[in-house]
Amino acid sequence: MRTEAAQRVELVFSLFDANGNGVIDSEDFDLMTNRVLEAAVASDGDAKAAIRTAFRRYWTTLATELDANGDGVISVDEFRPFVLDPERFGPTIAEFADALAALGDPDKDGLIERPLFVSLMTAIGFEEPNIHALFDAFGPDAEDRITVATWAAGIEDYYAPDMAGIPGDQLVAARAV
Ligand SMILES: [Ca+2]
Ligand SMILES: [Ca+2]
Repeated sequence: MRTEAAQRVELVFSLFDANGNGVIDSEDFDLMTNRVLEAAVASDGDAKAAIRTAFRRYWTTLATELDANGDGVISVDEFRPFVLDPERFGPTIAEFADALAALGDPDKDGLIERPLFVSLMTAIGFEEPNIHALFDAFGPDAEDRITVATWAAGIEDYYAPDMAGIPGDQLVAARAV
């Protein structure tokens, strides 16, 4: 496992702990889902249902595979190796990546404009300078758009245990503000 990969998923863990109790639990996913849906105002019902399903699967996969003692919470030490295991978590993150990227494209032209990207990623809790750096790293076109496929692939890469120097590392980088 690369250090960069561990840092990426530790950041996700801290953001997904939406109720701030230091562990990931079912309530966190309810809070996170609602925050993202509030940012996805222009998306249709199918796209909203898809992200609800994807967040729910993300949680149920963690709970089913990791919560052996049944206390309903996941620690960062449980979370880190599991979500960085493509065999065990890859299908779940692929569905999540597709559903989240689709929210960035409510008009379904395959392209995502920067303002909506920033809104969705801010809803998850990433820092705005880092979000802009990520969007820039994805190589936006002359009209400042990236493709849905680029973002979906970027989300999957974010969870790749052996990848470093990828656009997703921009989310972890410390920046002066
Ligand atoms: Ca929590
Ligand atoms: Ca679009």
